[in-house]
Amino acid sequence: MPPRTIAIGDVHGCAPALNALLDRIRPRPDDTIVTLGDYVNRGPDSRGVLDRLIALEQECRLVPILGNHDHVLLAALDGEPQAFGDLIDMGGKATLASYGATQLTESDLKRIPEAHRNFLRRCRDYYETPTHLFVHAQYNPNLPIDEQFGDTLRWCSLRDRRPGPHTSGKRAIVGHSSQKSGEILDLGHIVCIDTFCYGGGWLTALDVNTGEIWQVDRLGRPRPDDK
Ligand SMILES: [Mn+2]
Repeated sequence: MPPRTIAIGDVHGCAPALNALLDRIRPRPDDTIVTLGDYVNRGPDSRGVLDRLIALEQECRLVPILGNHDHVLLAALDGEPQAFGDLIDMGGKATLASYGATQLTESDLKRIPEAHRNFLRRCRDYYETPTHLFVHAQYNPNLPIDEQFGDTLRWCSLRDRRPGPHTSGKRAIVGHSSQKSGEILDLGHIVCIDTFCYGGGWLTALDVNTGEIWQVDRLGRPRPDDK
């Protein structure tokens, strides 16, 4: 079977969903899996999500992209001013609790192991193939992908701005702008697969070459009409 390129949307601490989705995808060593970021916050088990992603690196070619939530966690770990407050505002209490924290203070960041910090530091700003771009949030259509601003790549919502086709002509696969309907947003030149898993939608995986889709809910149950 030819190697696959599969994108996975925003996990947000939903470890049972990620585990179940990967069980169904059954990654092969020559597959490339691009996780689109926002591994942590909001859902209950960010620690379990990072553990599973680190294990996944041994099962296939994993290309993890850094989401804005992951970026803020890294900033807090690096002691940047206000980052801890931002983290808490973004659902970071659930992240700290997954590491056993009960007081939920800044010193609880020490509970996060080096292996998890290093994983977050390995995450990329973007990934590209001859046909596709992969970013967490979106892009400036007129700038080459390696000249994009971090704020655009990680923060800019499709609710505020929908960019035209990228100058490269490649189709963009993105997360970040949660689709509360649970349905993939397909604009042709840009496809958003953040289908709101933590909030009651689905965790979505998309084979970008064949169009095959896998979806599970936050507890890992497959979508009923999903084969
Ligand atoms: Mn995001």
